[in-house]
Amino acid sequence: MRTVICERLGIQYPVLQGGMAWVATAELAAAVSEAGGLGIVGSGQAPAAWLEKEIIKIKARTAKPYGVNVMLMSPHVEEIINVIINHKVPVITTGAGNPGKYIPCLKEVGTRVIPVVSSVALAQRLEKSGIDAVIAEGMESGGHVGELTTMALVPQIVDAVKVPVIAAGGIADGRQFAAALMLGAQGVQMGTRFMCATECTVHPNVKNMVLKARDRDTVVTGRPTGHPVRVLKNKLTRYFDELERHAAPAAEFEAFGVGKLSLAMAEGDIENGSVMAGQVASMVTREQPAAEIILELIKEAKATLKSAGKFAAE
Ligand code: TUI
Repeated sequence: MRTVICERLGIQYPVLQGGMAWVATAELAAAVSEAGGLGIVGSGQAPAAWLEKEIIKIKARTAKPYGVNVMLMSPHVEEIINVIINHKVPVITTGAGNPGKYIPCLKEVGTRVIPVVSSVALAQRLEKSGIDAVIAEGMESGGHVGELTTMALVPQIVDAVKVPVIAAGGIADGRQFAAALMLGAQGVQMGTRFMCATECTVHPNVKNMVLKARDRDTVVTGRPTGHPVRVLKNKLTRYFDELERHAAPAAEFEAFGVGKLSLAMAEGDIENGSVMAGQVASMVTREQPAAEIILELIKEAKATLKSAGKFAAE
């Protein structure tokens, strides 16, 4: 199960944990890294001082490589990048924008840069800026989404760039991991599955909502704002549906969305908050330690790949 991603990042398994804002804290990230994957702290829109504390916590818990996700729409992005540089964070992933201008100073301290993209064009543009790998994220994922599915996006990005591709969106078990490898990916990133890791500090109401979710329980809201997000259906999404039906101006969506992610993830208000989760939420059926999730994933993927050999026999 070793791929070029393992070599490049110094990890045992090519499994990254999504850097989910308000969800992926040092506790979860350290557990994933200790288990041989790459744990990633989600900085979201948090101030730089918060991130610095998380980095100190993770360094105290594991000597293995870890990452930080930078949400490029954050008002604190410049200070966040400075903290990352000061602490020589081993790996960063980026989301919701183009990290191009930050790459040279990050490379100078040895930080590996792995942007999340949802289109071929951005992957190609970023390859020229010297990224180390790219995460191709399909619209099955939770949170901010693009337009293409993982099945359509991953092979197109694999064909378009030379850097290793990591697949994300719609991956929660070993069959999906194996499928991603068949599409040409060198690794996977999972968010929703790790939300229900024992070490994940998200509010228990959120874990329960994910554990109870059925196949059609997520919806994409906020399309009129230009920043669509996939979330679990609740009172908040019904209100957004209403706004959309009445063709409310984008500003009204923006205004109503403020603070809704922390309301759900930290305070546990799963009716009025934004419960970002992927389409695979229904496949997450129990809380488990991060190490168990990773080992189960690898075991299932190996079994899937082994049994697939029969289709290639004469
Ligand atoms: O970033 C994510 N997922 C996220 S970020 C987030 S927090 C948030 N808060 C308020 C509004 C929106 C989000 C919750 N979930 N995934 C990575 C990702 N990035 N998927 C797609 C993209 C992306 C989209 C457009 C990357 C670049 C881009 O365009 C960049 C450009 O300038 O061309």
